[in-house]
Parts: sequence; structure tokens; C-alpha cells
Amino acid sequence: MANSKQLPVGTVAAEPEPINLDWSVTALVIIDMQRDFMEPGGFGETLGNDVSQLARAVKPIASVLAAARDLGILVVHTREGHLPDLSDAPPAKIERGAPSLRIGDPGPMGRILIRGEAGHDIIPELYPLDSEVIIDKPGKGAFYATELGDILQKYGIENLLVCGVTTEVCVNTTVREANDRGYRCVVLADGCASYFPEFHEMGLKMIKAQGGIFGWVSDSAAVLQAMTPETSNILAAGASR
Ligand code: TIU
Repeated sequence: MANSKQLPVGTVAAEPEPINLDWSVTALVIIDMQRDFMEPGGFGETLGNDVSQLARAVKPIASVLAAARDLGILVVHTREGHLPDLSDAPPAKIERGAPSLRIGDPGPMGRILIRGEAGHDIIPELYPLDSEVIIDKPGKGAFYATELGDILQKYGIENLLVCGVTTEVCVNTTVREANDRGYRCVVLADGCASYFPEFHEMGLKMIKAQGGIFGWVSDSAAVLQAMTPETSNILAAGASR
């Protein structure tokens, strides 16, 4: 089942080169914009991170999300987290490092990184609509132990616009998984963020290096322009696909 609406093709300015995206077979994938990563008292902070580093990604994502909703492209939100009995959390993940609170411990937003708790939920600014897909994932990649691959196949999706947090962890892992499965991934530089600015920069460089070894890197302004009906069906010379 492809997108029932016939949508235009847009040319997205990107590195290492522009890419033509048929919006009918493109999904917006928003990775782990959860309170547990974005707000004080959640999983990210228990690991010793400055969570304020991630706030910069919210507005760019919100603008692309609004445009994607207007255009009618498939929107997928992911959430990292575990079942309340921790049966899907490997001991190696729970025992890792010396966090102030471990996965499953009670914190100010409920149990850390547990499905159904306040901290596990997506931030209000980017809250999913009932019609949108939510993927709950136990790992860093959105394909591992989830139904994401089946859902994308059902909708006939070929291209992913990827954003969210953190650039070098869940975004990069998901892009690598998707690339091996044959998806063209376009990552929004200003729609991603890391607790470590240098990892953000390098995480994006790793994706677009070597002719786009894992995918393309663009930004919210370029994607918004390519989603606008007046400009979206201009196929730039030299754009791939
Ligand atoms: N710690 C860190 O940078 N990230 C994660 O643990 N998960 C995600 O990136 N979502």
C-alpha cells in the first residue's frame, strides 16, 4: 500500500549532492524526541549529560513536521524504552557505566526509560497525531526488534527524512540500519543534536562522506523549500534519482 495520495517530487539541496524525493514514497522519521533525553531528570541526564544541548533541534523538526503533515507524507515517531518488567532490556545495557539512576529506577518523570512513564513520552512540541506511526524500540536502531521495516514496506516507502536525537547514537544507528535495507536517508543537520557538539559534527560527516556512504545531509530550510508545491516539482540537473 503506497501513499494513497499522489504527491509531487521535490529536489532537496543536500550533501554530497542534491536528491530528488518522490514524497509519495518518502517518510519523515523523528527519532526519540522524548522527555527522557530532552529534559532534566531523565535518562540522558542520568548518564551525566547536559540535556540543554538538544533543545536546538526542536524548532527545525517542528517546522518540517508541520510541512510533512500539510503535504500528507507518512510520519513515524520512535521512542527508546523498555517494558516495565525489563524483559527486553539486556543486562549489559542496564549495568553499563555509573549513571545516577539506572534504567527502571524511579526518577522525577517516572521510571527511567520505561514505556508508559512520563519521561518516556514525546515532548509536547512534537507530539504525534493519532494517525501517525509510533515505533517503540528497545535499542538504539529503529529497525532492531521493531515492526518498522514491515510498516515502511506496507506503505511502499523508499526514502527516509531522518531527524531527532542523538546524532551519533540513535540517529546514526538507525540511518546505518536503513541504508543496509536499501532506503535513501536524508538527515536534517539542524533537526539533529547531540550532548557532544563535536560528535554531532562528525556524526553528520560520517553519513555524507565517501559519496554519501550512509546517505545525504540536508537541513530544514532545504527540505521545506522542496516540500513547497511551487518549487517541489523542479528537478534539478544533476540531482540523483
Ligand atoms: N546517550 C545517547 O546519546 N543517546 C541514547 O542513549 N539514545 C538515543 O540517542 N536516542
